[in-house]
Amino acid sequence: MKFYVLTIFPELMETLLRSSILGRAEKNGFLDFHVLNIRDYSTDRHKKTDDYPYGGGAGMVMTAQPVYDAYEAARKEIGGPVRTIYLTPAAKVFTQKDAKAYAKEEALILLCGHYEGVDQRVLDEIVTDEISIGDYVLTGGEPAAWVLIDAISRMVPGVLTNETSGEQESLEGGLLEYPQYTRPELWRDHRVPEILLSGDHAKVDAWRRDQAILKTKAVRPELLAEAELTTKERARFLSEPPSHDA
Ligand code: 6GU
Repeated sequence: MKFYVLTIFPELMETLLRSSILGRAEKNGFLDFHVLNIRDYSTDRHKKTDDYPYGGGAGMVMTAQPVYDAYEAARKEIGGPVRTIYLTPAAKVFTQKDAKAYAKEEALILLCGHYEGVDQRVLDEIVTDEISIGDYVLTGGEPAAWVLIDAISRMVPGVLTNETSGEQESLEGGLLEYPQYTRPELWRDHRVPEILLSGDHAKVDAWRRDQAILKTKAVRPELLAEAELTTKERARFLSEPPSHDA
């Protein structure tokens, strides 16, 4: 899968993308990163990429020209049609479902905004998807682009060495992950839950499933409405405690 990142901080993005699992996956041919420096495409004699907002107000706005020319360079390399994602806090929030869906694309273009925004006319021209990574504000789109690329990449076949670890994990089936333990069996008075040492795989699976549901109920109860629970599980974990009034 090919990622084209349009940014004014190319060195930062290169470093992030070429580290760790993503870097290995690119070396092994499963991913292909192209970082385009928006400044390189500016036709301004000072290579400017921003200007004052029409109508006044604080901050600067990224100009249309260098963004569009960087986009055109990426699009020409890709050849066919390509989804172009603009990272902005003013958008729908990215989820694991989105990560899986994007992982089926052959290529993606990601536009990292800066300053107070990007001239709306170039956004209208090139952007197919607008994505936020959560309800808080970042100084620029780069951290958000990295988050998206990381989450999407690990769903691309071949990127994770242990193929199953992309499926059996947090948020699969709409539940948070159960707790994990490793050696030693006893650490500072704390024992590993006995059931995990039993060798009874059915019991271990059932315990982990319960733990996942309890954890989700405790910290993200709103996820349970959408989670894949059996009728029995719904009765065990979701029934309201008996009411004392009425
Ligand atoms: Cl995608 N960009 C910025 N600048 N801030 C954000 C964001 C994106 N998602 C959440 N906050």
